[in-house]
Amino acid sequence: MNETHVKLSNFDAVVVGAGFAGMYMLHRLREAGFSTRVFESGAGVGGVWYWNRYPGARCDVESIYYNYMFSEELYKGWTWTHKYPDQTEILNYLNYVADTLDLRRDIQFETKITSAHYDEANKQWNIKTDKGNSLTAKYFITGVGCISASHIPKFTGLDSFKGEWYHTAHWPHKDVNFKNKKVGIIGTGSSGIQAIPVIAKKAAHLTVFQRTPQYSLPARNQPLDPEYVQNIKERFQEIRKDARASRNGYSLNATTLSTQEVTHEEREKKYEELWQMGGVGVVQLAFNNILTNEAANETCANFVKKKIQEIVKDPVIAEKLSPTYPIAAKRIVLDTDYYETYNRDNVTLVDVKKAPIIEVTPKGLRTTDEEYDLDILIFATGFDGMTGPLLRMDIRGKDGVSLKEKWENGSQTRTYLGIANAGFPNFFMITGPESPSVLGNVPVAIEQHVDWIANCLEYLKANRIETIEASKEAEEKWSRHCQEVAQNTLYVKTDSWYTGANIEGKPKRFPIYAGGYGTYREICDEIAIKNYEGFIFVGVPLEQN
Ligand code: NA7
Repeated sequence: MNETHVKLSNFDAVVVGAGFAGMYMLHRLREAGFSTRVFESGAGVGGVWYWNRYPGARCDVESIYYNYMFSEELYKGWTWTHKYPDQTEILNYLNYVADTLDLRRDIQFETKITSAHYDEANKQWNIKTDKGNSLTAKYFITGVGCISASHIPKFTGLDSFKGEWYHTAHWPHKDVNFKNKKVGIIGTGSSGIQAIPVIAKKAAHLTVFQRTPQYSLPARNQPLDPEYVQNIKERFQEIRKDARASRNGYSLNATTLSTQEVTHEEREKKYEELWQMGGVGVVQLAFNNILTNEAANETCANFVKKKIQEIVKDPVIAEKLSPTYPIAAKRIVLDTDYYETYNRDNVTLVDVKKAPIIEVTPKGLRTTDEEYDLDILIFATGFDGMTGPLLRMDIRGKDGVSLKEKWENGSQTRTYLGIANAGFPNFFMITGPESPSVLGNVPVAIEQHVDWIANCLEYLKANRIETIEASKEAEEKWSRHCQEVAQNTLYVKTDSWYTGANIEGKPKRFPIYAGGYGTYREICDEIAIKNYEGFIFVGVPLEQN
């Protein structure tokens, strides 16, 4: 054993991450009487909302749904100010939760878990941190998020750059001064699209390096009317019930109408109404076959492309901004004045699919066409999604086999329900790969996972079961089912971080359950009712009984 690793203690559970997932997991475990320690790399709670402080950072789910819903009191004790909450407000909310539940005393901040190895002889996890802590736990639980492992493409020359550079997901905890600066931003996903309009208003010049255009819908964000908020609070029980049963974790009325059942004019009218309303309605509320039928999808995509052409004055730029893949096959983006920003004189759009970036230079960025002078370079280049945050830790199960080896570096990612792994006893993932997680309102998915895991641990305790592990058969069946469900969607036909296509060398696979939150919840509940069907138990030895 490394001499510098000081033995800290033994816990019933060690949890990684103090975002939405880790915080609620800690609360549930404490309530159930399990000794628990949470490790968090940030200096405060919040997870992705602690780190993603870039200008314009905002949630794409309405604030009234983007909450914990396990406690009516907690829900009613917080009042959101805007329809779509910004990063500061969400971080304040999570600090309110940490205060109310007195969570911080069991969280060790500024500490990363580096390894977790299962010790078969002692049926425990041996865990190490980057701060030299060495500890053991019966249960190892990850709440590391699905899009938390940030990604910077391997451009040569970054070290030589004389200006400032930042990744949106590791934004400094101070204001970055854009005044009189030439700014470049690489990436037009959600982070880029939110940051671009804000930075354009402050910088001398903004150059946007776009590889793939995104479909973005107007958020039409606005302050919330206090009377409306009061009414929502009074309807808490109903809102929670609907959110939990829904496909995406919001309490929205899903339509049963398909695009084929209406005329072209009726379709356009519906899209227009929802466009004016703002939010994800155009793709999620108009018709029920946008994500499963290519012709239906095209009607929606064409509507949005027409809007881009109407908003952006220069037709050449409008064309460059118009996507060619199915709409919503990548997570849809909500914006405030994104397309309008390209009408500004101080904004340039560079197509780096046509003229790829070759290198970062001391003065800026060079594409195959030209060199761009920059004072500040921003990477809005996204994340190694789903598997990335887990594979950055050295997690090893039985026989010393690592998660990386088991998943063959992503080509064979397979789990049972996105919660458990064959070969990894007493290891639980909150919203792991092959859970529905990112295909909706993530806090609702997190809460369901945490409740399921906590209930499972209570069951194990009550029944004197020492270890639980997914069976290989159950895992293979679930994984196959995930792939089958995904084949009926357009997600698998488009390159995105969902499929891992954004990471050089990462095998392409869609490791997400696309059957909807409500259906997934029913499946998980059914498995629990059947005494955790698909799991293998090892009981407490007789001599300890
Ligand atoms: P995304 O959505 O993965 O966007 C990353 C962007 O960076 C995207 O436009 C990429 O283009 C671009 N990118 C990545 N690598 C390169 C290289 N090498 N050259 C040029 N451009 C590149 O990440 P976000 O942070 O915006 O959003 C992630 C999620 O957070 C989002 O879905 C919401 O759920 C919240 P590409 O499309 O790969 O061609």
